[in-house]
Amino acid sequence: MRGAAVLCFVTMVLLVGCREKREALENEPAPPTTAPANVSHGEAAVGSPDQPAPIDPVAPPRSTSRHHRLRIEIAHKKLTIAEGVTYDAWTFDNRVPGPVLRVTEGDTVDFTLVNSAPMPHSLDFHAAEIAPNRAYRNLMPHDSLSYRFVARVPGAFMYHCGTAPVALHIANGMYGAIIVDPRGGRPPAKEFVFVQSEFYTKTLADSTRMIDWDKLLSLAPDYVVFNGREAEYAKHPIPVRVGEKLRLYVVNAGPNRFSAFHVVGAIFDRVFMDGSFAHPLEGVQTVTVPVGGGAIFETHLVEAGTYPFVSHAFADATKGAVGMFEARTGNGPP
Ligand SMILES: [Cu+2]
Repeated sequence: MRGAAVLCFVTMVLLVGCREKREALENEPAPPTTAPANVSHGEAAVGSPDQPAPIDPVAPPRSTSRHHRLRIEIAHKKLTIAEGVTYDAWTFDNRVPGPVLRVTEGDTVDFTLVNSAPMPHSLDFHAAEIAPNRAYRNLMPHDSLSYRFVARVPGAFMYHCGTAPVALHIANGMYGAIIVDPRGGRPPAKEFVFVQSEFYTKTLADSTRMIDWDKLLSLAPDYVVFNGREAEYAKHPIPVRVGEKLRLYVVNAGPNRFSAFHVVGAIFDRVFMDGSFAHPLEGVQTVTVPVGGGAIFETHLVEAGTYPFVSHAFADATKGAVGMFEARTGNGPP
């Protein structure tokens, strides 16, 4: 009789355990079984190339000036990072990424940083050679700082806030790209700038999002994006011409995820790591852009069609690191 009671108890415990396990499994998110778009690598819904993206990916033109007076203002601002998702961002010039800056090898840059935010920030130019304790020091609210540097080395460089913890300031949006052209220029091409980065979010009472520090330290972003918005250039494919030379300045702001940059349906004719002319890669498919680094990619698209560009670390593409080129034939504007 006692044996039967024990057996009954053990069976009940097992049944309850199984039910709890099944309920836990049912609550886990399942992988999606339908694709957001019916195109190759359709990681996000694809819009019309005739509707320009809110964040223009076209590189600014080269400047002929040898002397640049650049000014950036720091401010905190709520920005859209995905459809219907507003993020409490820390910004350079009220945007994420900050403005694309462009100078030429050997140019003098007189730079002024203004802090209009309610807390200390700073700015570190990877294109400059300068003492960080002088130029990249923390700037108190309502203070400003000016310094001069010579852009000695050509390339695609990152700039970012260097105030600790740096991961927090970068994850909140404080980064951008500065292009330093070689003195003789590069061959003519259609040029674009893509800054890859991540957002780690939690939802506030007013349904805006702010940083989730645990997710950041766990390297588990909600969004991985080009130019500050999830799948921006899938929703707004970038029109180009079949056969024209494309030059892509890719900077990876992170703060954590390496980029495995790849254009589906194309091979890179040449890749300049950070923009360096030493040992360019030729005929390569996917190139790592490290966090805090950049690369200049040259390629061309051989026939009309939709060509995705992604971080080939595909969890990141699913989280928004995907865009599309729409290649068209003909002589008019693409
Ligand atoms: Cu900062």
